[in-house]
Amino acid sequence: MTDRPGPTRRALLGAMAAGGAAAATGLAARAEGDPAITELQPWMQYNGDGVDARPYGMPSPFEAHVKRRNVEWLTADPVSSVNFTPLHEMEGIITPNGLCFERHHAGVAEVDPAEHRLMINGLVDRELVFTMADLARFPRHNKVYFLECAANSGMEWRGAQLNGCQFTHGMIHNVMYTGVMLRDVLNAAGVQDAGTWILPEGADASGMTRSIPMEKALDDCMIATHMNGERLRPEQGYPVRLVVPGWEGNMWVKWLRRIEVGDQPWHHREETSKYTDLLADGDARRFTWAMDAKSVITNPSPQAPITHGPGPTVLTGVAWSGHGTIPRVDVTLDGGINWHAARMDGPSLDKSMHRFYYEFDWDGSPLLLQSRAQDSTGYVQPTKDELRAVRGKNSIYHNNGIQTWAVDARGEAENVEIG
Ligand SMILES: Nc1nc2c(c(=O)[nH]1)N[C@H]1C(S)=C(S)[C@@H](COP(=O)(O)O)O[C@H]1N2
Ligand SMILES: [Mo]
Repeated sequence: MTDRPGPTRRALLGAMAAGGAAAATGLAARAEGDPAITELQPWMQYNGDGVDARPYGMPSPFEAHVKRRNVEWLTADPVSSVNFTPLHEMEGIITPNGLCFERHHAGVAEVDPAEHRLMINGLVDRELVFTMADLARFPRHNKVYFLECAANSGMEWRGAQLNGCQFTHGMIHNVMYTGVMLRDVLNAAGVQDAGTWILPEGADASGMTRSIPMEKALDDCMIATHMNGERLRPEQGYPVRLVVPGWEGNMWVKWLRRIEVGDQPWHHREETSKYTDLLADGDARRFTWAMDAKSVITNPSPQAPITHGPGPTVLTGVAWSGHGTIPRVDVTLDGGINWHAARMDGPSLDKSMHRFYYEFDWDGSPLLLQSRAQDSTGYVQPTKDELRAVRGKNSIYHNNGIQTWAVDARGEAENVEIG
């Protein structure tokens, strides 16, 4: 204890007295004699774990509430299901690997990389089979991208439903991928002139496949082996997944084992049935691959009420677009009567999540919070009613409408819809 650096008790008491000015602004309201200041806490009195006690570190046990959650009634079986990223517990723009939402059609494939191959076949000059070590001999690239399931916010099409941004908007994650460019791998195989589509296939029991146009494949798609500096997690497709920047998550095939080159789209289960947007007139809206600009206020929100009462309050949230960056987010506290430009903070990267803040002095009266993102193409996030006017109420996919939280005088927040 004696060699422990830190402020003396006298200095702390002095700092508390100086805190009187801050208390007047509502920023600090601790009474004198707070035992957290005046008493020795247990952890100050003995040595902690040595360096090797935690060879792969985990968050503090006090953060146990920060976790992926599912909605049990949503799907019949956890093997073909989804859970949600706890957006209200996060800061910055990067999703920690252990918190990335999961969407599996046949559970998590536990792939042994030594027994895993990536094959390129179809309309190519040379059919190729790569080991994981072979893949690492292509030039590697690092890019931060969001992945959003097309069904994110799908439960909200007909009206406010789930009480928390984790559930309304948590089918998204944003990580830095390391991998090789898909075009480098395709060029090694030699795509024939007739090769205008690719069909990536996963090694999980669902054998997931999706058709992707060659133009996108040769543009910015990656074959990723790492996320946030470590190998992909099994849940995210270890040892290799396809990265399809800005496009719906379903195309980002995990546990990637084969890419077939063809001259037309394959019409598979997912894309002809589930991953099509039904329009009001019953027509289907197909080939809607890019995710349009969207945002959500993560704090305050139903799972993250205001607990400090009136006074200085920090509102924050995230925004993203599959068409570029987010130069601007506006927020309203009164359901759209007055809009204020939020403060963008942190890296602004193409097809990546952006962080925004709005600091305000809450007077303790009820609030109607909304955020509205504008992307680098000038596109502005629509209201849910504007979306419904175009697409009707039968859609599930691609709901990028403006979210509203009603905050009451106690600071509790609820998912609502207004006009
Ligand atoms: N092989 C395979 N790839 C897959 C899936 C799958 O079930 N199997 N699910 C897809 C869907 S619908 C989505 S939204 C994303 C989810 O990626 P995540 O689990 O990393 O969040 O993976 C896609 N890739
Ligand atoms: Mo998805």
